[in-house]
Amino acid sequence: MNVLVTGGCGFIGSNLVRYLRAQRPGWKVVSLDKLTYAGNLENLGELEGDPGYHFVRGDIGNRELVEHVIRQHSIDAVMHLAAESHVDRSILGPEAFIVTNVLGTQVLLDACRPTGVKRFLMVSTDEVYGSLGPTGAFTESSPLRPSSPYSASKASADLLALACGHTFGMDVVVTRCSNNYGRYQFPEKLIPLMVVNALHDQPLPVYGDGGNVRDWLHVEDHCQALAIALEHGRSGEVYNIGGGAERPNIEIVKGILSILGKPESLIRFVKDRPGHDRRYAIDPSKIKAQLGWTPAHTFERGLEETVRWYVDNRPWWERVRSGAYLQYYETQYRARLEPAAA
Ligand code: NAD
Ligand code: TDX
Repeated sequence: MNVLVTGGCGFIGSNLVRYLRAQRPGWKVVSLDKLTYAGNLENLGELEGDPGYHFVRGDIGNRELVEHVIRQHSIDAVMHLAAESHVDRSILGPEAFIVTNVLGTQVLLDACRPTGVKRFLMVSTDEVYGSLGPTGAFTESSPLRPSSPYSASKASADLLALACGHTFGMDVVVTRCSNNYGRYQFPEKLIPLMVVNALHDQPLPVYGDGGNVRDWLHVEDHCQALAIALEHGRSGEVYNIGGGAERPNIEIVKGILSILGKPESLIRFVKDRPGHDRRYAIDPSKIKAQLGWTPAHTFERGLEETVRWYVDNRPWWERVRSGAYLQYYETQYRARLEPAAA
């Protein structure tokens, strides 16, 4: 099988490409990536020279290019991960999220039809469901109530993919996963940001009271679920993917400090993220029952391994934190680090 992975040089995409080459060695994998600030060729440096892996730099919104790549590599299936993925950035500037996540997804879907792509896997997110109260979990039939520009753009893309299934008979599968963690995550997201700040003895900015809950999924468990969903998922169906590891943010931040042997005095409670969803929790019983998927990683061990990876791979995050990212961090992000009580 020949698979096109969009966003293959980002966090989940690069872990997915590596996973597919190792676990599905008979598949040819092509990565289409624009290499925004979040995409990095280094993430897949170890695949250099691998005849089963090809990289194309380009935008999913470029219809001509996408059709060319699909035909050139006789693509059978698309795994669509390319996106603007950071909620905070979507609050500062939603436009890029609409261009890539909504329009880009539609262009990609349109390019799949005349080129004979057999299956389209849309990687969506649990954020499309909005926020939960203290109990319960999202099922695939929970209503979509996205609350940030990011999640609204992902909900649009998710629904556009499903609509292409209904209207044009495309073979579409949608997955909605919880928060991923693991190696190669860009250090603007909670876990790597906290690790990097702690290593610099800089304050760790915890939004609000730190009681917001996320349901953590090891990226390798996610990759396994995506491969299974592509192979065996039922056409037109949605699958929730979650690691069953609900944790309040403050617990994670304290856990990171403890692994690194750094003091809790580095924690700084700052002004809350506008519209901050309080709690996410995934009910993954459908993918477990229908497709036999089950996560292999436990959160505490996975977190410790991830933190150690960042400690051991300092040159990687020092490089990705330079340039455009640093500019964003210094101007937009730091400006919002006001105390929670302000
Ligand atoms: P990421 O930001 O690390 O990577 C995104 C990748 O997409 C980058 O390599 C970037 O260069 C590329 N890209 C961006 N715009 C593009 C465009 N117009 N054309 C081609 N490539 C483009 O994101 P991630 O965390 O790896 O997330 C991957 C996917 O998984 C996204 O669709 C995201 O919404 C979804 N998701 C992520 C999480 C998470 O916890 N990280 C959870 C749920 C869903
Ligand atoms: O500095 C911070 N301080 C803080 O308290 C940052 C960056 C985050 N947080 C909080 C906000 C969230 O409650 O930590 C939690 C996790 O935040 P992020 O890492 O920004 O992730 P989140 O907003 O939950 O979204 C992520 O999971 C769902 C991904 O970025 C999305 O792409 C995915 O769809």
